[in-house]
Amino acid sequence: MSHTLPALQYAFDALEPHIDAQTMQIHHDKHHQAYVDNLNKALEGTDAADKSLEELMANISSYAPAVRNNGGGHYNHSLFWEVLSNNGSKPSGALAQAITDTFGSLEALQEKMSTAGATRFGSGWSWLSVAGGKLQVSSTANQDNPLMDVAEVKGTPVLGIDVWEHAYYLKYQNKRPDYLKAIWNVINWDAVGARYDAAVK
Ligand code: MN3
Repeated sequence: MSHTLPALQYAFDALEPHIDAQTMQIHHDKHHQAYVDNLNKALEGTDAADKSLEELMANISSYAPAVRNNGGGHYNHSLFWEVLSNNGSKPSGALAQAITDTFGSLEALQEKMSTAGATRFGSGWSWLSVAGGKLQVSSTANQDNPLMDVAEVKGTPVLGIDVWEHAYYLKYQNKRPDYLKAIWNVINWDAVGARYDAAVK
């Protein structure tokens, strides 16, 4: 089974002006494609070639660094495209209740995730994940994620924000906090809610 690049479910310019079309095109067609290609190359002819991404993540410490970096890259970006949208959605249902119960408000959660992303030195991700039925915020370096056995904070990711420079540099240059402010305009909360429901059931 070889891994494939998922098609973007919206146009490259759908997230304008918050995330520009050129960034989306390069990010999806070049960066994500490279993670997929390099993952397939790293797995070719090994007994991990038939494993799902989730299976790889759960035992990532037993694989080569190329599997960790590119498998993480493939998983993380597949999730990232899914939780972005211009549909103007807001948290609803069980997710909305859990956000209020855990963080006090949506604004408090956004602040916490933005801070986690802004203070991640170098490249990485800011995460909202579920563990033991509870929401939690964390960040990881490089292409690591909370599914990995090496993660400091483990859980099932429901929302991930890419804070690599390639995610924002064309429009925001060195101003990562501005990107982290703008991205809240284009979160697909319906998709995050569906991931939350699946993670807690
Ligand atoms: Mn990226």
